[in-house]
Formats: sequence, C-alpha cells, structure tokens
Amino acid sequence: MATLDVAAEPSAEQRRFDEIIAADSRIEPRDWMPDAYRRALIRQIGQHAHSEIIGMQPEGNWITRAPSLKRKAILMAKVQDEAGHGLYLYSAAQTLGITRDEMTMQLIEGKAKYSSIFNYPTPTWADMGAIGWLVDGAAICNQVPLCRASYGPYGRAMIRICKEESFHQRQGFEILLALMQGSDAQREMAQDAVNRWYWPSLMMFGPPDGDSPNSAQSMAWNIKRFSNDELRQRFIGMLVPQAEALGIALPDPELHFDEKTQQYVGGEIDWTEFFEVLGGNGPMNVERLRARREAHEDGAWVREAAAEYARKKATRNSKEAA
Ligand code: FAQ
Repeated sequence: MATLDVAAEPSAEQRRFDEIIAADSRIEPRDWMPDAYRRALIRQIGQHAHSEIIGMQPEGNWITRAPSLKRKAILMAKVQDEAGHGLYLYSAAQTLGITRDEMTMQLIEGKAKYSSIFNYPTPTWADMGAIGWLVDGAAICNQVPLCRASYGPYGRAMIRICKEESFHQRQGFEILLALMQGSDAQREMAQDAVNRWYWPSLMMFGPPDGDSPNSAQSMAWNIKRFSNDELRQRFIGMLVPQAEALGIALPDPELHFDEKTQQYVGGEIDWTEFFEVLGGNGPMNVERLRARREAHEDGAWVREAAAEYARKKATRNSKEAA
C-alpha cells in the first residue's frame, strides 16, 4: 500500500503564500507567512530602522556649526527626515509582531546591527556634502528596488523614504559643488571628505555575493530584488559622471571602463575593514551606541509622562462610559 508523505506536502497556507510570491504580489500583516520569512523581515527592517536613527548622529554633529542659516535649516530638515524614516520602519517591523521597545533594547544593548557607514567620524563641513552625495546616493540605489519588496508595509514605507533620500542626495551634491567652486582650501576639504567616504559607501551594499548568507533566500522571497554586488556596480556607474561634473576624483586608481562588460570596474574593497566595523571596532562604534543609550535614558521621563497620560485618559473614558 502506498504511504502518504504528509511532511513533504506543503500546507494550504504555504501554497497560498508561495502563489502570492510567484505572482509578484504582496504579503500583508494579517496574511499567513512562514516563520523564516517573518524573521528575515524583522531582521532587515529592524537593522534598517536602527541605521536611520543612528545615522542622525554624524550629521546632527554639524547642525550647530553649519556655515549659514540656510545650510543649518536644510541640515536640520534632513536629520529630522532620518528620524521619520526610522519611525516608519519601526512601525513596519511592529506589524510583524515585535515591539518598538524590544527593537530599541536590542540596539542599545549592542545586539542588533546597523549600517557600518555610520561608524565613521565627520570632522569637516565637507563631510555633510560627502554623506549626502555618497551615503544617501548608495541608500537610494539600494532602496529603490525595496519599494517593490514583497512585504506590503515595508515596500510602502520605502516609497516615501526614497523620495526624501533623493532630496538628501541632491543637497549633498550641491554642498560639494559649492565647495568645489570655492577656494583651494575648500576644494581640498571636499576631496578629502570624498576620499574618506568613498570606500565605506561601497561597503554599505553588504559583503560580496559569495559571502552574503541572506541574499539567495531574500531574493527568492522578493524582499531583495538585486544582489549586493549588482547594486554596488550600479552605484559606481552612477557616481563616475557625477564626480566628473563636480571635478572631484574618486579615490580608486584602478577604476576604469571595461569595454567588454561595458561597465566601470574598480579595485578590491578592503573587506577586513568592513568586518572590523561590523564587529564593533570601527572608529565611532562605541561613541554611536553611547550617544544612543544616553538619548534613550534622557527620554525616559517623556515615555513615562505619555504612559501616565494614556492611563489617566483611559480611566476617565471608562468612568464616562459607566
Ligand atoms: N552594515 O547576507 P547579507 C541610510 C550584515 S540607511 C552593517 O548580505 P542582507 C539612510 C547583514 O545585516 C542604510 N551590517 O545581508 C541614511 C547580515 O547580518 P545578519 C541602511 C551589514 O540583509 C543616509 C550580514 O552582514 N540601509 O543610509 C552591512 O541580505 C544618511 C550578512 O550580509 C538598509 O538597511 C552593512 N553595510 O543584505 C540615514 C537597507 N551589510 O543579520 C542617515 C535595507 C551587510 O545576518 C544619513 N537593507 N550587513 O547578522 C538591505 O538592503 C540589506 O539588509 C543589506 C544587507 C544590503 C544591507
């Protein structure tokens, strides 16, 4: 008698999930989803949210020292946008069943990752230009495909985030353009900032495809649409003409146009540096977490006051209803 292999048969829920993914449609919070899909999204969206929040620090450092009122207003708006991005993303992650408090604790206890890029210092005003041009530029390249991520709340959050990131990138480009049209000292400052941010911005796309444990499954689930190396390559191709327009050199002597592949090919990335930064040993890792922890502790009274107000309001409402 033939035996029925029940374990090998996907459940009706799993089949429905697979159909939605195969149709390139969207999974919504109340839909059934495999635990591994849920965990992968919490991991990526949580890390992304933390990156936006920690990412406020390198630029927040320059708000009081911006060279003019106009520059200060623009920088404040940009840093505030990053806070907003963090909040949309935490909200998207919350729809998967994790609380904001849990995510915050994972971050401040050093258990959650955030982007390697925010562990570098910002010693000069030109760093604001280099962050906008290179870091926001890399973020857009990476994030535009995420607008089509299979998980609805993530994809929808990314649409607004990408619109704002485009403005951020243009403001960074414009800061560098103004410096490049200024004095020799200003041009040197701009070039120095680009020299320091170029390689770390390439590392933002993650390890090379061969060393990226999450990519294959993420792409099969339509969370990621392109591999780390594909997006990094697209970014380099985007930067070359922009660097020419700025009159800035990209600090890679091996960068050249390859006739065969019809794309720009650069030198080897220092992956040792990347893994050191991921391991907590970048120039600013300790300071970034210290500042985040302190901000969380300083904000305790606001959270307590809001909770107390909510409690009083609920008591009042239930008395009125009685
Ligand atoms: N830094 O298997 P993969 C911004 C980790 S937002 C730190 O390739 P995956 C806006 C990775 O998490 C910038 N960790 O991983 C702004 C994984 O660790 P796990 C943030 C990294 O997920 C601008 C392990 O290495 N953007 O800039 C990094 O398939 C200016 C193995 O890697 C996002 O988060 C890294 N660079 O691909 C704000 C975008 N790369 O969890 C302020 C969404 C990799 O297994 C100012 N995220 N890791 O322990 C993604 O697209 C993906 O998660 C990747 C990584 C591409 C970052």
